[in-house]
Amino acid sequence: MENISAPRGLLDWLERPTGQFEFLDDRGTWQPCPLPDLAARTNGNAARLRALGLRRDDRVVVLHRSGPAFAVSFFGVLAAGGTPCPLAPPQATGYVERWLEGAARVISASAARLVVTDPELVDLANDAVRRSGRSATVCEVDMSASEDFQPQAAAELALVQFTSGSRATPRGVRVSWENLESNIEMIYRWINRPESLGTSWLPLHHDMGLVGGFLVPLVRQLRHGLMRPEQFIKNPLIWLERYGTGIGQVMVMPNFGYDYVVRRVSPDQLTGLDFSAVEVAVSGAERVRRSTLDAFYDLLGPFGLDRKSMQPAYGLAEATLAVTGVRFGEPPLAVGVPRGSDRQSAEIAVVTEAGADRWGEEPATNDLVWHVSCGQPLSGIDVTIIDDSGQPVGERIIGEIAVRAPSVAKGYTQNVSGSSTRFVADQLLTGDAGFKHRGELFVLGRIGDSIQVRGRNIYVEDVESALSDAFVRASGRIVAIAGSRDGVPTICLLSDHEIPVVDVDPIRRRVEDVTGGKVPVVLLRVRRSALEYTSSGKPRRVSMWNKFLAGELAGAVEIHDSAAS
Ligand code: 1ZZ
Repeated sequence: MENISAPRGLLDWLERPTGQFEFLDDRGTWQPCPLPDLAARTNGNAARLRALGLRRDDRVVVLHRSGPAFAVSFFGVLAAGGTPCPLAPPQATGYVERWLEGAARVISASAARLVVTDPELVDLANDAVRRSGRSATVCEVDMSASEDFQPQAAAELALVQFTSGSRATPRGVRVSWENLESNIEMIYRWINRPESLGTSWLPLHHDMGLVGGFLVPLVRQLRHGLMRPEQFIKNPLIWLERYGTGIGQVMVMPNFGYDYVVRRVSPDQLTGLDFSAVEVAVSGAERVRRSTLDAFYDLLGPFGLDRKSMQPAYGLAEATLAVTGVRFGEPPLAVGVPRGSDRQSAEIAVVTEAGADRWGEEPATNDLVWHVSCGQPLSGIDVTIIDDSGQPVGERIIGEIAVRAPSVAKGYTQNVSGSSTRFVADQLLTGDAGFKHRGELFVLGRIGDSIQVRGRNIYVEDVESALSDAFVRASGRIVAIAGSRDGVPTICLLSDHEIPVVDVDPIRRRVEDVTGGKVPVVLLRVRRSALEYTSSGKPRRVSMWNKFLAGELAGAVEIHDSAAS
């Protein structure tokens, strides 16, 4: 019998491929792809890459829409002795200029020798290479190649993971084989060694989609389906139906994905589906909101979803992927903290706490802020909360989240100045604020996106949480950004939809509840294109704040400015 706890090397599946992946094609049909077939094509492409001049340690930009070609190129590069650098494909026409700029930066920061891509992306890839000023060769993946190939001596790095954070410049995270293999193993154990992962629609160039939604199931040879983000956005029911028909034990997506399912799917569309096989629903990559977990459970609970399956998690590309997660089979803990008690360096008061299995109605009060736990460090990871001088602080004291782990990456590919995430000795200082309570981690947000008012940090995520249920239209968004305007800490809300005049005062009051009323609030109606997101869907707040200050936000119409009125 197979020893299920033995760690697997990244390339082992190529030698003994047994499982099956499925890919959703353009017509909406699931196409089975047995791993022996995927392995043969991967070997064929590895041989081709060597013939094209790939040498050990060369970096190769991997540019594909989700599908078997991504797997073939990613592992083809690894088997050929190179290091893959996944690059986000262009999303929609109209944003091609922006994509070309970003792609050129990635090609140059990765110092790539080759770019391997889909036939339909070759021209764009060539444009991006020209702009990068490098002499990288663009080549098409060959899905018919299937020669035998012996893996070559491995590159020093298993992956260069690009992450853009809230600023515009992408940073390449240097991920070693040990980093990747150890984090895959930790995640696999944390999700309790499922037989089948599920279906992922997450982008494959982002750490959560790449490691969680692709490498864990492939390296572990679990049955798994992949669909593209736009296919999920168009019809989230396709994703949901897989789980409802018993395929997959693990869901994984950010809070906004769970929100999206709740807004787009109605209970009558779920008739006949049964979600009792779902063991874990991971929520990570952004603030996990209690109201979202409740709404998701309200939708799927009557169809068999176990509330204990909701497992928030925290992580970042600089730590390969996962850092903490709520333990398997345990409900996440939510704590209610009085508004304004979250002062820097003072113990915050936890006035009420509840597990998801028994937390009941959210009290109708604006005096409490609810925080949902992101669980405990995965095995082998050490998480400390530190103060400004780098000293560890006690429970319930807010500070910066610091991580030590075999999965903490080897630094960035280029010198990055001003990054709020730093590698210092063997520690990763994440640039995220949080606190611990009962040994569990609560994540507040990026320190660099918050403002300080009278010794208190105000996190824009709190402002967004306070607004989104009541004032965001089904397809619209309100993004909160904050910073200093003329020396005064200010919050600016960017809305991509009409805000009726009657809503302006209630919105201002909600923000004042969060800030204590001491912070000027500006409300702007902007064009949707002015809302900037990273390719993994995170708001680029610093970049938008700089444009706000410079008066450069596209189509901005001022609705309200409490400093002016
Ligand atoms: P990235 C089987 N952030 O987002 C699948 N988590 O990386 C297992 N903020 O570098 C999957 N609350 O893009 C396990 N819970 O951004 C997945 O994002 C575990 O500001 C989650 O610094 C992995 C997320 C990976 C990711 C990192 C930044 C962080 C932080 C924010 C991540 C968060 C969260 C609030 C959370």
